[in-house]
Formats: sequence, structure tokens, C-alpha cells
Amino acid sequence: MQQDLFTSRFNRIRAAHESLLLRPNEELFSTNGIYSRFKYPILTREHIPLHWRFDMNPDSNPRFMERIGFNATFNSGAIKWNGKYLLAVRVEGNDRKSFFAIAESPNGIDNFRFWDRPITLPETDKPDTNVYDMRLTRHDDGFIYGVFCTERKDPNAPDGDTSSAVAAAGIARTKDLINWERLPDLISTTGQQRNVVLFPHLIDGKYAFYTRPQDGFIDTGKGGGVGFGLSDSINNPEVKEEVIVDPKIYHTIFEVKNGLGPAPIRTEKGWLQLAHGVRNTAAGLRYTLYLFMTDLEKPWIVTHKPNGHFIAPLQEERVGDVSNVVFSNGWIEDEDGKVFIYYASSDTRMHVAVSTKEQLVDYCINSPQDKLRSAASVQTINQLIDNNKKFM
Ligand code: M1P
Repeated sequence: MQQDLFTSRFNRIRAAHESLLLRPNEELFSTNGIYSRFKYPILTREHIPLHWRFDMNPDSNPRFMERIGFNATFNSGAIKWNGKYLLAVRVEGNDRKSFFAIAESPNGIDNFRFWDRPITLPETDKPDTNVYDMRLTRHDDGFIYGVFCTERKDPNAPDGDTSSAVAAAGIARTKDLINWERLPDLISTTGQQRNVVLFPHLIDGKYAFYTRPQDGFIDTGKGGGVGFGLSDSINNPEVKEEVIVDPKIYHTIFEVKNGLGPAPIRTEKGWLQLAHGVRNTAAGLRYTLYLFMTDLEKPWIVTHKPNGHFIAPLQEERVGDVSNVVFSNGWIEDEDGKVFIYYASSDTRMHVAVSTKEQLVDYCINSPQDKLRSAASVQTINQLIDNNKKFM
């Protein structure tokens, strides 16, 4: 009887899992012509391997019950590796702890499958309570770096405060995405750090980081926006000075805070940069993605920045553990110029959008900038209407 229950549940759950993993994705028609979304999320908690969840021994688990639950698969770093599309996924367990796990796809849009085990990330002598949002950078020095947020309880929190935390940038490196070497956390003098990204080249012989200084764990306060700084060494990483690349600004989509997404993509016209911007609403914070370009030689100087958001949460993307959020920390540039933009919705699941370098550069260079006032926005629209009159 119990054996039947085990077998019937096992077969049913395994069949549903396999059919989800093999489900082909469908590109949707793009009205904006800048990127295409896809019909299905590419990774959900249902994609987690069954051998991470269930005790598969019928003697110790005759009811085939789940032993370890997983809550979400989101904010993933990305890299093309041996011809495959790999995500370093933030997996969150039901215990609220996040960790990293590699999921691999043959084509970048579907058939994502987790590797056998999650990443075993070494700790420093100050153990991390939680780690998340890894950005992958293939550096000229021959290593692949993963820079991520490490979160620990605030040692100065008053008695009874069991929520206050301190965020810092953790750094690990690898040559095979299996064995990771942990380096010391980035030291910066501007408070806490999250959304830190390693630039792929040395600048003046130094390691270069995009940063996001913040006064508190949630509030960036005087932190100012996306920053940039240099470190003499990667073995003892320290940014002594940060310049603000992209400030937060009143009444924009990045009014409350912003943060860089993945390491930038090089184009002939400059570096393509993807970031998230946060604004407040009566319903809470709203996270959207925006795109901009920086100078090729001075990647801390913004050269083009279209107004408003590039990707905002749409339809079912709007709802999840932290609703009204899209967040990206991974994209992959293919040899033919195709760009796979990996984004998470509402801190719950992963999606892909597809574009090309050419389309993204065109978008950055030829879209109007935010002139920061309603009347100026109307002027911009009227200009387009006037130009279009000749063609209507
Ligand atoms: O919940 C939305 C996001 O909040 C944080 O981003 P930021 O530091 O810019 O506010 C991060 O915790 C991120 O993981 C999360 O998706």
C-alpha cells in the first residue's frame, strides 16, 4: 500500500517536472521593437531538481513527502560557457536563506536544468547569514568573478531588533564554475554596499568596480546612486574613492535608489549598461529596469540615457513575494550580436527577453532623454509628432 503511494506520487511528480523542464518557450511579438519577451518564465521553484527536495528512499519516505522546500528562483548572473547559456541563480529556500546554483540551457530561452548540486561557496572568517544577486564577470586576468551581496546581522542593532542587517560586496572567483575561491569582501568607505559589479578590464592597472554606496541596509540615503571606484588589488579589495556615475534624481524611475545590473557589454559606440531604478508609490516600492551607455575609455561617464524604464513588470510579472519588481543582474551577448536579457519578476521567478546589440544601441542613442518636467515631456512628444507630419 505505502509502496504504491510512494511509486504513484514519485512517477506523477517526476513526469510533471520533466515536462516542465522540456517545455519549449515562445517568443512573443514585440510592439516596441526594442526587445521581445517570452511566453513562459524560464525558471521557477518548480524547476528545482527533485533530489534536492525529496528523500527518495521508499523505506524512510513511504509517502514521498517533500523534505526540503524551495521558495523562489530569481536574480541570476549569466555567462555563456562551453557553448551553453548558464545562469548563476539566486535560489531561496523556504528557510529564507539564498544560495547560488547553476542552471544550464542549450539555447538561452528554455530547457534550463540545474546542475547536480548548488554552488558550495566558501565563507570568510565572518560567516555570511545570506548571500544573493551574483554578478558574473569574465575578467582579463583569466578568472570568472562572482560579486554578490553578503548580509549579516547588524552588530550594533539595539536589543530586541532582530531585523537590522549590514550589506557588503562578497567576492569569489573560479575557472570552472564548480570550484570557487573566496576573496575578502570589498572594503569601501561609503557605508554599506549592494549591487556591486566588477568591470572586465583593469583601468590604470587597477581592478574597477561599479558600486552602490548606501547609508543603511535598505535606504541608500546620501549614497547618491551607482558609483565607480578602483582597487589596487583583488586579493585585498578596497575602493578608497567612489565617483557617482548615475545619480538618483527626484521624480524619475530611480528617485529612491538605483543599482547596476550585470557587467556592461562593449559596443563600438560605448558600454551598454543595464540597471534597476526604484521609486516609491502608495503601494510600496516599484522596481523597473533602465538602459544607458557609458564612454568606452572612461566607463564611469554616461554618454546616452533614454528616459524612463526599459522593462517594467507586466501582467503576471507584477505579482510575487515582493510585487511590482523587475530586477536584472545577468545578460549574455552572443557571437552574432544577439543579447539575452535575464530578469526576475517580483523576487519570485526568472524570465528572458531577447534583443540585439544594434537595437539596444539604437534605443540608447535615438530615444529622448528625461527632461524632468511634464511640460518638457510634452514638448518632446510634440517634436516627434511634428516630424511625423511629413510622413502621415
Ligand atoms: O526586493 C527587490 C530587490 O531589493 C534589493 O535591491 P536594492 O538593493 O536595489 O534595493 C535586493 O535585495 C534585491 O535582491 C531585490 O530583488
